Amino acid sequence: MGRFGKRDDLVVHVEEPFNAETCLGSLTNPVTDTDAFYVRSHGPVPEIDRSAWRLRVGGMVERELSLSLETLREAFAERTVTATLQCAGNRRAGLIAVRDIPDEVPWGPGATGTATWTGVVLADVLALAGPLGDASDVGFEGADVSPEAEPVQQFGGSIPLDKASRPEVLLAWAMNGEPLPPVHGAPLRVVVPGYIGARSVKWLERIELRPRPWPGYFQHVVYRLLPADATAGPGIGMPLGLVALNSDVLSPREGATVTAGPVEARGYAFAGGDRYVARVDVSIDGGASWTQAELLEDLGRWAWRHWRITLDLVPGEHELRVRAWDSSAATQPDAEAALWNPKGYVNNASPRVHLRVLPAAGARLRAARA
Ligand SMILES: Nc1nc2c(c(=O)[nH]1)N[C@H]1C(S)=C(S)[C@@H](COP(=O)(O)O)O[C@H]1N2
Ligand SMILES: [Mo]
Repeated sequence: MGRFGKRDDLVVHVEEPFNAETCLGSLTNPVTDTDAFYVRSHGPVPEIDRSAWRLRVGGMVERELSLSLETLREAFAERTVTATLQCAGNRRAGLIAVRDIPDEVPWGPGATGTATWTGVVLADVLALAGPLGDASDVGFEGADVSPEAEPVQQFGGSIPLDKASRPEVLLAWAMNGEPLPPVHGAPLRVVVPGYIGARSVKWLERIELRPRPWPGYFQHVVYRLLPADATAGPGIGMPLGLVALNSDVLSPREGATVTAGPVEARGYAFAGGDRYVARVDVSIDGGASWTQAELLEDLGRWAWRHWRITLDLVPGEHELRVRAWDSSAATQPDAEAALWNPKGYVNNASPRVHLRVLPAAGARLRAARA
């Protein structure tokens, strides 16, 4: 067992604050085990006294609220949603391969995962507070202080009030049926399905109804898509919100050697926003022809979709290419080079895996005898 109750097979990128991604083997489960779920934190896990803790709701509201955990549980209906979280930096390693991105975590495909989240519907809490007419955004502030931020500040972010009014957005105290672990935001975190992980604020302390998006560092300066030649600064680049369609191959692994004949490939695809994965195609001839993969268990609108396909491979060197399609008929861009950006976000290039296919044993034997 590693730190924070995590398994030893997580890929730890930073020890302090703890940042670690799920290994390929654990990503193949439809719902990610809590002890294998990735962790993305911008500061140390804060110490929170549960009995003194209150959720404060304020800003542009008719009634300010201060709610204990007990009150939240008693006053509002409980709801569970299965949702995928995905960091905007997921698959950044593919962009770093194009051109280095210093001082950013080199995430592989595992800065994402799916869990069942249980708590109350944010909209129910907002309804009690009564948003005023001019409120357009809902801000969230965590208890953790990030030394990375300029100036040093608590982690925070906001989503549009429209999204915050939807039933899938939760204030969650449980993950996969167990109490939310400290490293994932206990006692309470926001879960915003379809949005970048950064909006699912952990260690939630304060909700603020606002006339504009969150002005803090983690929304106004970082988690923004910059033009390739820009440097990060307040309000530079476009704020990231809705997750873009993405997918990756989980097996076979990059550089694997396999035997000729039927080879099973598996992976995930996540549509983001409120879109769903409509199709996943696989090519083994450089994109000249594509075959549809089978979509596996449907966990609902807010979760990724795993896929599998059996390919008939002949001996030689092969490149397996994958492209997902979503319900808006969008597909993934072809190459990482065209997506490179200074902070290394939104790498949703069509994934590729290179394979060495050896002749089957029988064929090798026949060749040896000939
Ligand atoms: N308070 C707080 N909330 C946070 C963060 C953080 O550093 N502090 N990181 C965010 C980011 S960038 C991501 S991707 C998700 C990761 O959630 P997890 O660590 O539970 O997997 O939490 C988000 N919520
Ligand atoms: Mo993130």
